[in-house]
Amino acid sequence: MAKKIILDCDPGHDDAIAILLAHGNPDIELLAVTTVVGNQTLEKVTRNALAVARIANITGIPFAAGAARPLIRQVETAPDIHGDSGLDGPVLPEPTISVDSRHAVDLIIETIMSHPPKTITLVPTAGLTNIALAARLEPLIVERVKEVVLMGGGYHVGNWSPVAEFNIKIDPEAAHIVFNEKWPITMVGLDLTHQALATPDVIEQIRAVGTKPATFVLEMLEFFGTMYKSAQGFDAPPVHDPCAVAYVIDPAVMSVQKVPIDIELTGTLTLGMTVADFRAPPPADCHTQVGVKLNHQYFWDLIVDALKRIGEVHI
Ligand SMILES: [Ca+2]
Repeated sequence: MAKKIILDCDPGHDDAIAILLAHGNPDIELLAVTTVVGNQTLEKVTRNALAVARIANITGIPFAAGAARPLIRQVETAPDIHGDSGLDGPVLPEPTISVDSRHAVDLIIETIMSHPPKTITLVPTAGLTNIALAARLEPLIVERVKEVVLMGGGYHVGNWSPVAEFNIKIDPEAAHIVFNEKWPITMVGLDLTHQALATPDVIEQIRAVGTKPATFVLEMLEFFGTMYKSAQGFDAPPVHDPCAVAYVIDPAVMSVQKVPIDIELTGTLTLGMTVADFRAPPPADCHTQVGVKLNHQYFWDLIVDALKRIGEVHI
């Protein structure tokens, strides 16, 4: 049976690829796409999500907009990585579907509560504002979801500070709420996603697909690669967000390790750090684990396969 997911995102180049992977993989049933401020403003990332829907011909599922700012902090976006639009590089088509009238948080709650227990996986690939609000507004979702598989954090490295990753750093209070609820969490953090590099051989495999959605991915990766080279010195860009979707498709795509994690809220140098305690074997009630080692070839095979299954789309 296909695994049901809600993708909560801020497209975002790697978010866009996560949407395509979720849509194109037969083992995933994408129930909804929700957006949250992050890589760019809520308005921009929501428009980008709708444009991606058109590029991949995704219809029949709701796209809903959520929080326009973090719980406490001021809005902080990432134009140095994602450009002014949040999805610079390719020319984006005008969306043909409209945003759902519901708030993303309401949609997340309604979707989880209307499905049988333990059947829906939440896949946040952005700041955790929507997920934290959903957990506070309807605490029953914490018991009801199957698990949370999120892209964010890191146990050794950061990218928005020496020790904090962007998705956690922009709304650390939301992350604190999410990590302290007792749902099973898989943290697909930078230690894992920095292995998901779009290397030249990967680019050639995507080019060989030869469709418009594949060309869209190439144009995104070209821009993303240039920005990652200038901003952080990467020769090939790390494509973070689809790693979380890939783990839901098949956990064999990466090795994981159980470890307690909490979020630093008061550190003057370490705000938003995902503090993982590796000092001892994890306690029996440990509900968090981290992605450790990615099977690079398998990961990119999943993405290329999804693009092949999406096939040609006439825009
Ligand atoms: Ca993202």
